[in-house]
Amino acid sequence: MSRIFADHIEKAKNILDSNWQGSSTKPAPSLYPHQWNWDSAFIAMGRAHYDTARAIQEIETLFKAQWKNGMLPQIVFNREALGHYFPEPDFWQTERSPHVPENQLTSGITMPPVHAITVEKIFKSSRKSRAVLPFLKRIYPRLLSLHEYLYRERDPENEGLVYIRHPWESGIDNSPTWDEPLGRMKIDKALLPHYERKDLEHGIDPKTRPGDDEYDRYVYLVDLFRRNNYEEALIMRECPFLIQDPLFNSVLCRANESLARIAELLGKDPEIPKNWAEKTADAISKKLWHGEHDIFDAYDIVAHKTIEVDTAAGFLPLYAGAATREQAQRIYERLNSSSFCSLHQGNCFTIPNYDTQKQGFDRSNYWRGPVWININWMLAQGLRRYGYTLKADSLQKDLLQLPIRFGFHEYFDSFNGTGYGTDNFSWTAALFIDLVNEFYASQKNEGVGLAKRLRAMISGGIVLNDGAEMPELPPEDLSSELLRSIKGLRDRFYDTKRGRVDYASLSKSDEYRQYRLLTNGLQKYDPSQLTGRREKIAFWVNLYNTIVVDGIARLGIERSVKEAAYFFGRVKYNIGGLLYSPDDIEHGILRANSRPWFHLFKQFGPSDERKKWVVSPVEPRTHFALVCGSRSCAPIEYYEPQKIYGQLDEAAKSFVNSSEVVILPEEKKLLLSEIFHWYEDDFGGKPGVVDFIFDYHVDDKARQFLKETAGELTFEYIYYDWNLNR
Ligand code: 9WN
Repeated sequence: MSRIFADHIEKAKNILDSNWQGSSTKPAPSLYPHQWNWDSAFIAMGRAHYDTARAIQEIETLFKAQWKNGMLPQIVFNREALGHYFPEPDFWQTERSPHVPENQLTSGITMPPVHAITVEKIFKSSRKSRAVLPFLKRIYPRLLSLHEYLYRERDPENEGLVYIRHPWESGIDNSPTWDEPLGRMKIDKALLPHYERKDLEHGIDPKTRPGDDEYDRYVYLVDLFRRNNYEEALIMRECPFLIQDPLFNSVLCRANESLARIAELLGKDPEIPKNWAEKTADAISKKLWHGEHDIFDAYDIVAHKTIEVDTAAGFLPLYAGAATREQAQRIYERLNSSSFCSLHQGNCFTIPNYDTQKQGFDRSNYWRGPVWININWMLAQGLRRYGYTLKADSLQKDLLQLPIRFGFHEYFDSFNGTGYGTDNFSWTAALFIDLVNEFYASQKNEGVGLAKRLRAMISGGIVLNDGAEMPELPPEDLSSELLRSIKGLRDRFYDTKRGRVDYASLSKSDEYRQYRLLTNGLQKYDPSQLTGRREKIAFWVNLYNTIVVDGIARLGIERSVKEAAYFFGRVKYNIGGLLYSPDDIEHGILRANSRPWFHLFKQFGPSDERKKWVVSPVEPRTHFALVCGSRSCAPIEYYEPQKIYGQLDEAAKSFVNSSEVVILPEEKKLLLSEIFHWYEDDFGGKPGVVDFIFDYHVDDKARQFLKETAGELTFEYIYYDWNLNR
């Protein structure tokens, strides 16, 4: 594991330890001194990776305070810490309800039910999962009763969509979505119970917190609940704020999937949670979809209308698998645009909570614009679920760099990353631990042993174009036909948006058969026909990219090119009687016969005939054009000889402005893709790397920083993701 990640995991664990209160973790040192509902679920996701016992304790402590009707309260108060938060038990007066649990102090509302997802994670992450089964047995009925409560009490029309009745229940308290319903509430200050906010006593800039008008309304609603003794039927009749929220319902839907799997693990019937999941997914997709905005919006039950305010909550049906393919594609276009933050935009971090181009967008105010780690953590999984791998990877890398660069804050500026709200925020720490662990776990077990690799190295490899059937065309037309065919494959089977190749359909297609026939023609091809530097670069880059795809398809590689021993040296094309592997093309030809990373010798020996085709001087931009079948490498493009310099510029610019290049000004450090490590010499050493990044960076501030500190910078390298771009 990279040192910077290991160090920050230690920091994150220390934060969780210092926020530990004996049987649960508070969200932050002073601002939130009690146990919070969904915070604990996220906190336990992180702890699940290294301390199963505490992860379990966190969840069990919370569920001890579950109400008798199944409701899981938003806050479980810590008696020792009373007096520093508002509202506390004296204000909630939940003892008016017959449903409150004995010996527990809680609030009278709930929050998004993430917990079944956490419980499943605790089980899966534990090294001794059998030992977790008794916990699963104890917690399953409680999870079930929480979901039952939601469907029974909060879904009066039996639609599969549950309502929230307080902005705090949404977890995204002052989201612009609530402005309209809250704005309708006319508050008579004289009738409002007296209260004092405590949240502004912690040295946090009030501009980054909800306003007093919002607090008045929060208080009005609490007063309404307690007047009605927390009886749902009565509250429902009177409450001006009843909303079907896409975030809450997506979390519930996704949690039902986990609950069904937990049932199966315990040998119980998963039917009930499965049906809930289906019903809710269907209702989200039909009722909450806003076809003109390409996003899901909340529905206001009181006003009988959709609230046409588009926040990141509207993307979360991806997390639940509730969006149709078409809806997902439209959502993707929306979130991957400058409205939120597009790939390679360079001046933004992941997905802010609100559309940056809307009038009320506020980059530093709580849920009205900043980036929140938990929302993006769910979103990254949602994007991955629908195959938007590149975007999901970029979100994950941004999520990792925000705490490293700006601290473990509560929320972050969506443009410059500044941390806002409280520091040492527990879920930021916990989800950081989860992200790093999940990343490294996805990399495990892919490599093959050394012996197998050595055998593969001396075995001579697999020639992919050794067929006897030759294409019927004059030899001088072969390279252009081949390029045309490569372009055809790219247009049909490479999904550049998702950064994926549809290997299964490609292998069976006529286009691929035709391409393979053309590659047979390469046996008689004479590369001296390639004239001019552009033509040569385009030919070899395109050929490299297709031999990789061809090799993956032919060897039936499932997950990572690392499954096949010595893949880049083993698959080969016969070109004019000589054999060329991707390594030969890359290190021998395009890198002007250089030494590959970790090898002792140059790619071609002194008398190797293939040296004739070397492209010199090295064009470093080709590193961003060579596709290696992995998620960390270049998106597949087709390079045209006439346009290749412009295309290489684009490729370099995309890469330099993506999360493969992270500038840490505070530490005078560059966190870079391994590409800049392995091929440092091609860029002219470390100073050349800095110059290169300077040339292609779109952010003036970053350029200025690079200019001023070039000589003092240190380098560290981010992991390289070898998973297939499938
Ligand atoms: C009210 C604890 C909680 C989070 C919420 C976040 C904030 C509370 C507050 O802090 O809300 O529940 O006092 O502002 O909005 O998501 O669970 O971290």
